[in-house]
Amino acid sequence: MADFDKESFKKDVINNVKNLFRKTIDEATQEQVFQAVSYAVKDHIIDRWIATQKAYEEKNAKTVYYLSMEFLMGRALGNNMINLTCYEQVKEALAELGFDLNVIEDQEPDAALGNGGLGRLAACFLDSLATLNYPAYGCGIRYRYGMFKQAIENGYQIEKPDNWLKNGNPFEVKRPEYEVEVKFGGYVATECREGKNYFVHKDYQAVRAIPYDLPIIGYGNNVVNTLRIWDAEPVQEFNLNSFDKGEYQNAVEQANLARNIVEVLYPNDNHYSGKELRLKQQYFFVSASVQRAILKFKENNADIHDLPNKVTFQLNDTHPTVTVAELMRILVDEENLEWDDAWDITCRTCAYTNHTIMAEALEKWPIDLFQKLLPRVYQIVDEINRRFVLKIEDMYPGNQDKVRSMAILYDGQVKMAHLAIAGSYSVNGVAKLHTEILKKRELRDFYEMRPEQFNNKTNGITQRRFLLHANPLLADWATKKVGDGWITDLPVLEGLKKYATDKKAQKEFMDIKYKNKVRLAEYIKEHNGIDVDPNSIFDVQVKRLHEYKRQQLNILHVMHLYNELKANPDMDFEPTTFIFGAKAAAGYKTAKLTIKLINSVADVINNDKSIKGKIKVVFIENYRVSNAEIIFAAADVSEQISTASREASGTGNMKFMLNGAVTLGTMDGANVEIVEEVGKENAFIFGLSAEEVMKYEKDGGYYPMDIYNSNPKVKKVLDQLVDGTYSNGDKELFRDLYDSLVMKDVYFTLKDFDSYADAQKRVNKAYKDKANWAKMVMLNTACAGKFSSDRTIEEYAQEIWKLEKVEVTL
Ligand code: 26Q
Repeated sequence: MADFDKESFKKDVINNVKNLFRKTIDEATQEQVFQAVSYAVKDHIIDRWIATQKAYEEKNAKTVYYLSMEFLMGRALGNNMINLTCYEQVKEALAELGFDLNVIEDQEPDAALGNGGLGRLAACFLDSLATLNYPAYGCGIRYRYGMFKQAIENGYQIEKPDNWLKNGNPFEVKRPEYEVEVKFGGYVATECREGKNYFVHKDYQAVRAIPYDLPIIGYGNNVVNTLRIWDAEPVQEFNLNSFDKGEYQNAVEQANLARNIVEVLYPNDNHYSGKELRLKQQYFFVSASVQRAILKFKENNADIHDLPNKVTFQLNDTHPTVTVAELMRILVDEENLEWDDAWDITCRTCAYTNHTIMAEALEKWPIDLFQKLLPRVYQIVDEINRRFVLKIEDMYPGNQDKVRSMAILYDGQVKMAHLAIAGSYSVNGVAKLHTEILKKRELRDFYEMRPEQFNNKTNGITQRRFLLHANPLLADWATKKVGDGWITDLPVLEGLKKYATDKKAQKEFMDIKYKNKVRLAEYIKEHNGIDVDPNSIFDVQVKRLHEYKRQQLNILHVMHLYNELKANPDMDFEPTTFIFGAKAAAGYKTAKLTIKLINSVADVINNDKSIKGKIKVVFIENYRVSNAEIIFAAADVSEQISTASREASGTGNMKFMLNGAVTLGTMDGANVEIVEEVGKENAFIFGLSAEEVMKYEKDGGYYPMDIYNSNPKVKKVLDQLVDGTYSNGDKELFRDLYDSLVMKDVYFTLKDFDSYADAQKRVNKAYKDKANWAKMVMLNTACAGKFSSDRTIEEYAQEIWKLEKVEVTL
């Protein structure tokens, strides 16, 4: 970074420690130094932030508002320094002050305002938008408590509150001047003025929405975009004396509403729960974001009809879908547009991304709950639905099936996906296979009605965080081989292909992998107290715990392998460390029991001297963005083993690939495209195809009992769930897992078992051929270019948002 002066940076840090903590630098704790360094870095951000926003305003550039209930940002300091291109300079400055930058970075809590894939994708998108010079806001909620911290006690998951704001957030800026009011409850009255009917919202409860802005720094281009997260404050602090009884009650309720609404992130991943508070959260941040966006638009534009030319609201799944109705409310009630006019603008301003085909994740709100909480918005949804149903009937006269499958209001429910599709000009899936399944099955009727609305945008990840920051050794190596162009143009890594068969390069690459494995081994020793051998295969499955992701298949196979080794201790087998990391939604019983099983299996196997440490099982506690960065860099094998057709895309798969791990996976989600890029000879693919799975489902499933009865290996591991092998003799502990596998096996775990075990064998054998293994993993890194979120965002920007790049000079 050109405007970085090491000596003045050191002075800034020393001064910040004084001002913030009344201490000299040698008295300060590492955490205090973290704060001081962050403020010193913020000094370099702020002028760029102001300049960027000025440049956008001058150009009156079209802006995308990425509306998301989740932004899984992780830590900011390291990423901010990377993107300002001052990481090495700060490292040196701190070393001269006697501090280790790694230790300083470790002081920062993760901003875990998300569950998993969907939230992390939003974070990667913000990084790419800023890096590609696109005007964008992320809009979300400033949860007081983010994703819970996971502790493992006696093998069980315990959830601990994540008080991430405890010591303040040095990078955020409160913007009280931009507060807006959001209204809940009450009723709608009609008033007639000058011959026109007006809808007036009465007797409501209001909260003040207060924005906090976080800087999103583009890589080396002076761009600083904004992630705006909304806090809630009560409209009036209630004063015991100044209210009559009714007013007092209302004041208390309003204050409680403000307190509750932003209190905590719902920790459900890919699972809908129809909680009223969740709907309050959705409307709260949507209404605040849309109101603010319209106010800003009107500052620079005279005609509201220009809105679609200047603004897109991108809906991150159905969670912010109420945007469609809220925008209608503002256009009709506040801008006084006619319905058709308003609807035309709305449908050209909103766009929707679908992230899941899992039926249990579809949002459907009971009409009475929705109507009571949002009476005016509900009236609008009702009218949208009335007109939409007319359109369906017009297209398919007399076909009630179509109405049943497509209506927004049906069976006493508000179907959020249907509202999102009806009110959007674009509907996209997140990987080719996923989009095809949406078109052919899940959303077939909508596709048939308006095929041009549907498109695919295969997900991506940011190489700035997941290679440049997470894996500095490999990043430096790649830069030495092909230059640093890959940092903003990932396909440049293709230049590495020619080194894949080069003996010297192979050794360099594998030495780096080894060092990263040592780093992870040290982390595991420190956090789990388990010794693992960096020479063993690191086989890794890290992701949210969900039955469809099939951690059960993985652990059942580990149990099987252990049986084999016990029976045949001299079996030809490359030592393997099976690494798991996963949080289970707090109310998801089967998922929590699976965590207990993994830990129980780990206990038995890790303490059995007879297998000479050939298998180790490690469950990494509290998997999150910051330790993910260490884990991906150290992996040899990437477990992507979802039931085909269930994982919309996956993005962990891309992070492993980029860091030189081979995929062991099903033909699901983006795995299909990974294999397309790297070649099937450089991946280990197994299991039913999506088509086969869907055919079984159509025909009512299959009989897992047949497999149990005919496959002795499978029978043995299943029996071990209920014979006390992994539960100190307790035959009931894992009974529910046994029952659901043997009776139903909804996720085809037994069906895919043999094929998975065979793929594992192929992996183990392939690892022995050092030269070929090196070639395979190097080709994975070299072929990861497609999976940059820069590519994804260019596609969104050109094909959906129609954005133009804005240059920023200081
Ligand atoms: C819904 C209603 C009430 C409470 C919670 C929810 C909820 C919360 C989170 C529903 C779904 C989610 C998260 C979904 C998710 O992360 N989907 C993943 O999105 C990734 C990015 O596109 C894909 O790569 C994954 O395949 C997909 O599972």
